[in-house]
Amino acid sequence: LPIENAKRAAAYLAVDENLDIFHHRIIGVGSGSTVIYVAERLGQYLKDEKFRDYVSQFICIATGFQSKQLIMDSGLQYGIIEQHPVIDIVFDGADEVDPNLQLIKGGGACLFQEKLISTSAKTFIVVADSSKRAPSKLGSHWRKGVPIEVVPPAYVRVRNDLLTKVNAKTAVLREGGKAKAGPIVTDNSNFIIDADFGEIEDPKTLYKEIKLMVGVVEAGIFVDNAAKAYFGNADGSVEILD
Ligand code: DER
Repeated sequence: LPIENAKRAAAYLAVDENLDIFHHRIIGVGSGSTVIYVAERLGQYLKDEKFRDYVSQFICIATGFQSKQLIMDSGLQYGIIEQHPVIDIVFDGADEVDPNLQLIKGGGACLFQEKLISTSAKTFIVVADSSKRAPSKLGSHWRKGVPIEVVPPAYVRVRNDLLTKVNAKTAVLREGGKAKAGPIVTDNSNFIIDADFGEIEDPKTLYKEIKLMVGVVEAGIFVDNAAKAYFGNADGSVEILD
């Protein structure tokens, strides 16, 4: 599939160009469909006798249940952030990347642990297909709103605050659809509200306002965090933003 080629191309190049096999040891692994190829690439290094002795020493930190499975399925060592509070490098996807490397994340409802890991890492590299690249402001491109993780009893209060205090156009509790009756429940046993703000003039300020709301665990706006983004195209070419 062309989109899979795009994701693979971005992920492989990002790992090849940024992973310092000889000096990195604590590796953060994100969530979603693009980061699958990051784990795949690490698995290939593990099988290569030139790198096996180093990569087999990696401790990989997950950003959720899916991420943990990726680590284990790739034969990599799994560790926990409680034991490795400083991470050397993390590779993760994104839902939208603006020209200033500001991100919307949370399409996969994993934004809390993703934020914990990405802000605990010395280097955070984004891997995505080129459809995630916003030509202008954050929110101009990704049309599914900003994912916000909330403690379940507070979801009505947070939804109202989003609509009344920070001018969200919509604020919708994310439902499980056919996968699960009722709201989706995150890896941290919380709910997700998707809030549409349209184009976001000042992501950092909006993020702070949302974070201060009672009941909000984390918001899927990542600013001053990503160091570089790799955007893959179906033909295998990759554009880099840094
Ligand atoms: O939830 C997230 O932020 C994930 O990183 C996810 O949204 C990335 O999307 P992908 O499946 O297109 O890589």
